[in-house]
Amino acid sequence: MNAPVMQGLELNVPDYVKNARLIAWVADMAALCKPARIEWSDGSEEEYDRLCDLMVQAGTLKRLNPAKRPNSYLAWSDPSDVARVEDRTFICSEKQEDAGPTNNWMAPAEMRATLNPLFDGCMKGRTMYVIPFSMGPLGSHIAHIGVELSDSPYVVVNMKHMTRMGRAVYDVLGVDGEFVPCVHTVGAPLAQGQQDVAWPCNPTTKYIVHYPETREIWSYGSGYGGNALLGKKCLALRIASIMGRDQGWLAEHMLILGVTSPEGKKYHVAAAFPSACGKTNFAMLIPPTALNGWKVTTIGDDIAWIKPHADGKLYAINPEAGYFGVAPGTNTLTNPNCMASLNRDVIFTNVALTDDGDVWWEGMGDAPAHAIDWQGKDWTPAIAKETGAKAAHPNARFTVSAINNPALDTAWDDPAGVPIDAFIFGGRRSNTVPLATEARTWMEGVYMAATMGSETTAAAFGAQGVVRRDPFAMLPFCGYNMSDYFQHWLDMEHKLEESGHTLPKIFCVNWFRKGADGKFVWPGYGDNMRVLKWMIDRIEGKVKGEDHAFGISPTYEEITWEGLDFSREQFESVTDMNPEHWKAELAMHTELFQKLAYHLPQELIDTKGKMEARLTQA
Ligand code: TSX
Ligand code: MN
Repeated sequence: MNAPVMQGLELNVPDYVKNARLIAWVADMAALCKPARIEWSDGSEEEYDRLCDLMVQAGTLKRLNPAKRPNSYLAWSDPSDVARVEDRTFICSEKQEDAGPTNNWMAPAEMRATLNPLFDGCMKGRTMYVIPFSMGPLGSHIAHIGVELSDSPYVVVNMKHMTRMGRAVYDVLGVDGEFVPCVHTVGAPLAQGQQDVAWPCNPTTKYIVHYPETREIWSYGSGYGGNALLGKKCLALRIASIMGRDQGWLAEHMLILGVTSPEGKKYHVAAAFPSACGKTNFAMLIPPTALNGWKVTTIGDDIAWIKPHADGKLYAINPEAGYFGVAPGTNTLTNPNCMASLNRDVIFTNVALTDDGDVWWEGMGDAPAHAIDWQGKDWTPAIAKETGAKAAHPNARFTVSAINNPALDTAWDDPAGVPIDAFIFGGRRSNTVPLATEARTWMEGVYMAATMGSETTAAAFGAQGVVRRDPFAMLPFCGYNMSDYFQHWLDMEHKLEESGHTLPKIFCVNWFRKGADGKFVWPGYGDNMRVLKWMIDRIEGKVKGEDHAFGISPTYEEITWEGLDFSREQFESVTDMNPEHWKAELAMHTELFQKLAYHLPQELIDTKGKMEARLTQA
């Protein structure tokens, strides 16, 4: 410890913190960041309430009407700090090849030289919170511990919902346990006597930095979501994907759900979708009443850590303990379980405040006659019509604990995890990709996932309807070279087979095919249960499906249609394989493979060749 710099700053290590490496690291970081004080977060209710009160005083949070939304708060961020900053996100591996063509890279020494002056004194006038958290059930052999140092109380209270956070983590950590060090600052030091703002952040400088070799995370300048809650995308995906590569497991951008049949047989599915495909909706799906007795339960809505087990199966845990979901578009029709989850104990960010002290967002239901929008301005339906002003930011969020979810799976917190029976990969495609396709082999499944694409929806992404490739929905989240990641998935097959494991089936879905009228043909939402049921029928060997160039898709007869009016022609229009579309599709796969040429597994190129051959035969 650098004694002169530490002068006047008490480390205040609680007696229950016994990890020498942790204490030394906190001392080092305090010496660098120079906070006014240090607080070791214990994750208690008292602490949560105290920090929320503090933020209400500071104007960071507004307490919502307790009669409408008990124990809930609303935060409005700085308008410049509303989303993850992918162009400011770096993988700083020793070799650039190890970051790959899909990640921003800087040499670690160069990045450290850049960050060091930025972090020097970055917490002046602020409190440095020490936030211990477990990604995954406490003590699970699949779980990992992180400790985030942050000068944002908003981060502390969000981490309480999103992770297993607080005192119990220190017991798991013990005297010499391992943790991933995560340093976060809003990058807005306060000079003596300087008045703080409601949402401090750095308007010009942001860095989200990962060091793969030393497994460190450094985040500068943003207070928002994935930029600041470092357990989620930074640790549970980017750093964990590297750990998984090195240790033989998988860290995936997947929801995990349980499906129970009317006979009481239970299956577990892990599914990857790019953004704007309704991942949280799928994780909380309510089957149609006509599919009597089928039940879907949530284990996780965003991330899965998956490890092979001695019994020959892959077991998955949800490393998170809460949902940080997109609010706009969520309503009692699209996701009743989610709406019920939001009744109390929620932190909302960048939604609108209604005159009765509640929240509103576009797509929630009837608009209020008047509200204050996420930028603090008056909002009325008339203003919206005239100016296009949104009451809520399109990336507005809710933060809520998983325990609020009425459809929460009983095994969601089981340290052993749940055995995975199937993987699903999906994208938003108005044509080309059928409603459901089973991969005939693991290889074909990896191909489907690697070439996955989704059509852009938000104006923020430029032109609408352009297909963006998002392999495994991991494009912004893979902490190493994407082609090496494909190889890791391919290697899993042989490693698992050699050790007598049974591999889950892999499926590809597309809920978003459009008809000639430009309208969605498949009803989606709860009716996706019909597709899930077909997948389980395939696992049980009850149905055969129909073979085509891309894989095996259901026949009309194999889907249960009770309670849904869906014609053979409609079914044809969401499942047909158009040879012209597929020719163009495979040409796009070629483009992707050219971009990922370094270390791209030859088997993927061979698989494409086989598909091309089958298409020209047909
Ligand atoms: O989440 C969605 N899912 C998965 C649900 C389990 N969405 C919303 C995506 C944006 C986040 C969907 N949108 C789904 C879907 O399956 N399908 C669609 C397209 C669609 C939209 C509207 C209707 C039907 C399909 N129907 C009416 O508007 C009446
Ligand atoms: Mn996600």
